[in-house]
Amino acid sequence: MKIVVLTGAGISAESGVPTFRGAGGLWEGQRIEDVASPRGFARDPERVHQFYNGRRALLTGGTIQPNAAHLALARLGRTRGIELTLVTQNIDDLHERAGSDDVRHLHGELLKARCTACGAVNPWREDLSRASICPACGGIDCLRPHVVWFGELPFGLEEVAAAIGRADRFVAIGTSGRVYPAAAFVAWAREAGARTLEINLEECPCSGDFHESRRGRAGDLVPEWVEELLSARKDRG
Ligand code: BV8
Repeated sequence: MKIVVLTGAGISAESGVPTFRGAGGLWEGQRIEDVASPRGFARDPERVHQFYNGRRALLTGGTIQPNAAHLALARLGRTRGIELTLVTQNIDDLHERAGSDDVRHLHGELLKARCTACGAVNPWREDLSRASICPACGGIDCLRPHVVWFGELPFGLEEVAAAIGRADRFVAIGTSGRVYPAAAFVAWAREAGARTLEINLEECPCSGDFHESRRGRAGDLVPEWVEELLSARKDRG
């Protein structure tokens, strides 16, 4: 069985990583364009570095752990007969730390820095600033977070679109479905004939596009869904 799973900030919420929208969200008190766009970075790089330095410090500070939803998806990915393509909009490393491999980070990774001078992408767990030096070329004032900002092309889109085109199931977990092209994946999956499921705390603009919606916390519903799927396969022998 070929399954594509798309995760958003909601899967990491129970681990203590703030989501974007909703009370206390990352975008609260910030204008998206100011902190998550190339123009915002060009205008005030230190402000953008601060926005990501705070998130990176939280992620590496030792208090954030993968939750049951991340672990259930890692179990699904290890199951024989299941071809799982795990696509995340999240820039945290919780899927990897839960044991998933080949995680497709559509919007990049918080623990990597990219050099705008030589293009090198380096692991990066500390604060970034204009004084940071590129480990590859020695350049200064040329490092940026290795994330996809608004107006930039998401990473690995072609491979993800191909996987969706072959999928039997498409499951979106903890995403508000407000950012494209990820928000269009459910429509692509339906066109490809996949059965679609949404797992989210609340109704979202594209909830109606899914064959089925389950309302609740990812930490409860994702392990339940994985167990249900794998038991049904076992019963079928
Ligand atoms: C592109 C950066 C083209 C890293 C992010 C008009 C129409 C259509 C499209 C556009 C348009 N105008 C502009 C666009 C394009 C634009 C876009 O979509 N804008 C939106 C605002 C309309 N998109 C882009 O620019 C993309 N690029 O289109 O490129 C192109 C083509 C060719 C050449 C060049 C370019 C790039 C988009 C990527 C932007 N970067 N992040 C970072 O800082 O993290 S987006 C950011 O928001 C996140 O990365 C995430 O991906 C995204 C969505 O957030 P969610 O993950 O869904 O989180 P959110 O907080 O919104 O929702 C959480 C959900 O979880 C909620 O529903 C909640 O109920 C639920 N939840 C909470 N707790 C739980 C839970 N569920 C279950 N259990 C819980 N416990």
